Amino acid sequence: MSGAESQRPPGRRRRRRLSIDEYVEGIEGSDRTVLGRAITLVESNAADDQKLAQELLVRLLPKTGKAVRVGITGVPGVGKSTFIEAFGSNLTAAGKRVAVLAIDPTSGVTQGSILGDKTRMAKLSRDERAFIRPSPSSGSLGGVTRKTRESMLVCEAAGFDVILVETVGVGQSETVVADMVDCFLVLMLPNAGDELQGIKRGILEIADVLAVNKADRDVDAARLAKRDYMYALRMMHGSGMDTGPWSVPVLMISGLANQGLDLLWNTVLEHRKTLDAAGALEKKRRGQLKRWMWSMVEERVLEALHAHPEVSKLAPELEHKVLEGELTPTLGAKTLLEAFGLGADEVRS
Ligand SMILES: Nc1nc2c(ncn2[C@@H]2O[C@H](COP(=O)(O)OP(=O)(O)OP(=O)(O)O)[C@@H](O)[C@H]2O)c(=O)[nH]1
Ligand SMILES: [Mg+2]
Repeated sequence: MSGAESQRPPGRRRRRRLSIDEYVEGIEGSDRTVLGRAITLVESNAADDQKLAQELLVRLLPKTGKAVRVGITGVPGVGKSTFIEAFGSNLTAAGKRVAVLAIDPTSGVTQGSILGDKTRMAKLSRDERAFIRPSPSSGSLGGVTRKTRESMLVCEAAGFDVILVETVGVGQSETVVADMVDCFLVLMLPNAGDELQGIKRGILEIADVLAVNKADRDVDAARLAKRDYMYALRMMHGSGMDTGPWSVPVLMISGLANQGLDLLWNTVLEHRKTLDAAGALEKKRRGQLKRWMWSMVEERVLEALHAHPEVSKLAPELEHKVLEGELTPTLGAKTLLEAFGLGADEVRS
């Protein structure tokens, strides 16, 4: 029994496994049921499912890469869900097909709250041209990331024109989302004074577009916030950071009142055009693929290190000795690495 099947509540009929050809055919024919099942397959942790999923992805790869990939982040309550509902509906009304994915490493605990609020996306979730998939419900950030990236590929093969990847920004999740999209959008609240201090350090560095949301409520506050963020960006760029051919704009929008969203979409396209003209889009995506591969290798190596029986046997005593000043950290590290099978030369100074 595969992991995907075993997660099904008892009493529900077990579905017949699809063959690779059936998956490919269904996805290329935009069959939503098959698309959903393909993503379930990609999300499964069972070894046989993963093997099948990788075979499927290899088949789909030539059909991927054509969508506009947009990441969206912002603090809880900034209006992400409301924004996606309006922004996504505008796009589908213009004939585009839109997939919404999410990364929420806490969703195992909170039951996928990030997209659990389908009521805020009532229109989009009933939209024929839209596909909304909540965050995978378990696993390390690395695991969740792989699942979302691979789901993105499946959606692209199914012909979606725009992929929106949402994250509330727990831990490293916004860095991870920024590194899987073409354009990273950060939603801000109008009360910038407090907000500038509350936002995570580094968020301005990974943003491609900033948008002050809820501008319908208080235009003056939004204008003030816009000015503050533009100033903060200028300071950052003035400090010599390499910003490439694109300079990050600050827009004022309202997801609720559907204001400024057309301009925002045009800005996303403009960003794309600017990167493309400089050859930077291709470079960005290639860099992402390379980092993605290595991050999986590194995560696995770290897991293996911590799971190594000899390492875990020695670790508590070595930690104790280091903490008590009986052993230097370097000698402790050397012993652990040797236990893991790495020779003494591997401890670099
Ligand atoms: N005035 C105004 N209110 C908004 C706007 N967008 C969202 N809201 C309100 O702000 C609240 C939070 O909106 P959500 O869309 O749920 O915010 P979120 O970022 O998805 O929140 P989390 O899912 O908790 O991270 C709701 O009460 C919305 O109605 C807006 O553009 N203007
Ligand atoms: Mg939300």
